[in-house]
Formats: sequence, structure tokens, C-alpha cells
Amino acid sequence: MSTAPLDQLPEQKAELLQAIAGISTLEMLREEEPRITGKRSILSTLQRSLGSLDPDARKDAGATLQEVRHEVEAALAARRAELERSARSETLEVDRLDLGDVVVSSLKWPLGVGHPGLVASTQQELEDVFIGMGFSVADGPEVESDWYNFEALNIPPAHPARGMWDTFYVELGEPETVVLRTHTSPTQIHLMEAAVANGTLPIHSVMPGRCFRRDTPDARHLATFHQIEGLVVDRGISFADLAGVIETFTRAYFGADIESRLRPAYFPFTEPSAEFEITCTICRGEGCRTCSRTGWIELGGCGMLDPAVLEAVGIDGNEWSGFAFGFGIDRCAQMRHQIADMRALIENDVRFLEQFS
Ligand code: FA5
Repeated sequence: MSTAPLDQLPEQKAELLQAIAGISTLEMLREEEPRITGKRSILSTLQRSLGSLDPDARKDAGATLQEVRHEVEAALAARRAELERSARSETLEVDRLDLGDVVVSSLKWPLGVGHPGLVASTQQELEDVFIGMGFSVADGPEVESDWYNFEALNIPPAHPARGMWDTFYVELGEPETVVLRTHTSPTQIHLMEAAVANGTLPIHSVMPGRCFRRDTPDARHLATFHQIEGLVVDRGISFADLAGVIETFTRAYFGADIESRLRPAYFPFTEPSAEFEITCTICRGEGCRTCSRTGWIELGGCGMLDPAVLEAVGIDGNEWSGFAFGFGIDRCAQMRHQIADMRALIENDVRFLEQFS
């Protein structure tokens, strides 16, 4: 038998090509690849053995070996592409959502009509509850200056509380920092400023709207979500009024069998502050993935207006006092309809949406 390193190259190449043809999954390909073209493969071993040849023979053998390597690598790449293609079509087949039925049935006479989404209808219902309690409904901008979103709410630059509302900044080329609002609380400031300017105090308003945060979506969070803010500024308002409004709201919206509680919390613009929670409706308080096994779901924050906020908008804190609250609308919808994962609200799966028509 010859001792020349490449004597058996044709057979070795045939074996490699046969091995490649026998690879049936991407996982198998990942496992086999080092053996076929890696450092310990026969091709690399042969490459190293060429060092023993004289320079002319080494050059010829090197070229031959390189040619074979290219051929083997091309066969491997072609097999990979083939396997990826079939894995993709398998995934597509498994994930296929047949909308044919839905489309056809909605084309039957009478033609199907759309309906408000769950978040929109929840907002409407929440507004109705508060209108029934004597509140008016106001609107505010979704893009805010730093002043309205933070500073007027007693959150100066570099205040650690800003971390609670990490947000998206908008580049408008203006010297002032502009953000997609992180909560509906800045609308409180607009309302109080307008009431001071127009001499229309007291205020009893709710302000629903869209908010944005750099939150990673999970069972209870979205990056774009909705809140409904409440603001009361009047004479002689106390924490008991706030607690009464929240209790009345809970009973009206969730029914009498849902328990709620206020827990001491911190917000820079209210003092004292509280978090408002209800029994998790998914597990009825037993503890589940949605409520992180606590049995409770936080719906919002609330508290008595901080004197610094009244001062920022020019309201005399000796004459007026008040409270504010901010509830998550998506969270309310989630708890009312026992939706285990809030992300269902934005997935646009008609099978989900139609349950709320
Ligand atoms: C606030 O946003 C305060 N502005 C609330 C407030 C208003 C306190 C007035 C005092 C006075 P917080 O970050 O906790 O607080 O959010 C309030 C509620 O919004 C949460 O309880 C939750 O229901 C909802 N929420 C907050 N972040 C998200 C999110 N990423 N996805 C869905 N809902 C959210």
C-alpha cells in the first residue's frame, strides 16, 4: 500500500459525500459538521500531513486537497439549505392559522361588522363608571415635555424615581427633552393649569389614554398600554374620599365579590401614596403565573396631591386639596375577563377577539 498521504482521497471524499447525503436533520448536521470539515476531520488531518512532502509535491497535493474540500463544503452547504427549507415549511404548516372559515363566515349575509376592541370597550366602561360618580372625562397629549411628564410631578432631573418610568425619548431637535408619556399623570398638570388660568376650580375628572414604557412585555406588562387617571381638586378633600371613590369603582366595575386593598407606596407626586390591588381573578387569590404567585394584582397607584405639585401649577394648598389615581386599563380588562396573559390583547388573533364582540 502506498504511503503518499492522498492515496485514498477519492474513497475518503466519497465517504464524506455519502455521510453528508445521510444527514437528515439540522441537529444532526450540527453534530456531524466538525467531523466532516472541522479541525479533527480527515481533510484537516490530510492537510497537516502534507508537511512531510517535498515543496513541489506539497503544492500539487495541496491544490488537490483544496479542491476536494471545496466540493465537500459545497455539498454540506447545499444539504444545510435543503434541511432549513424543509424545517421552515414544517414550521409554517404547524403554525398555520386557517382564517378561511372566519373570512368566509364574515362574508355571509348579513355582512359581519367589526366591533370595538377589548381595551377600547373597557375604557368606555370605565369612563361610564366614573361619569356615574360625577367625574368628567378629559384628554391629554401622548407626547410630552420633560416638564409635564416628570418635573411638574415633583420628579426633577436625575431623581431616582425616573427609573420607575424608563421611557422612549423623542428627538425633535428642540432644546427641551420630549418623551412618549410614561403615564397619564401629566394630564393632571394640564388640567390644573387650565383650571387656574380659567378660574374653573374645583376639578373632578378622569383622563384615559395611551402610555409608553421600555417595559419588556410579559403576562402583566406591555410596552404600549393604557391608563385612566383620576384627579379631584376641591376644598376639604381627605384620604377617606379617595378610598371611598376606589371602593365604589371596584364594586361597580368588578362586582361585590372581588376584594380590593390599598397598600402604602411611594409616588413623588402624591403624599401619602398607595397601591391599589384586587384579588387575582385568574386564580381567585390562590397564586398563579399571572400574579407571580401573590394572589393579588396591582391595578394602579393613588394618593393625596403633594403640596409641591399644587405649588408647581399655582394652586393654593391652604385653600385646595385633592387626590389622584392612575389605573391600568389593560390590567382592568385582563382581570375582568380573566385573561392569563396580557399579550393576548395585542396579538390580533380573531379567535380571541371574537370572544368580546
Ligand atoms: C403610575 O403610572 C402613576 N402615574 C399612578 C398614579 C397616578 C399614582 C396618580 C398616584 C397618583 P404605576 O407605574 O404603578 O404608577 O402604573 C400604574 C398602573 O398602570 C399599574 O398598576 C398597571 O395597572 C398599569 N401599568 C403600568 N405599567 C404597565 C405596563 N407596562 N403594561 C400594562 N400596564 C401597566
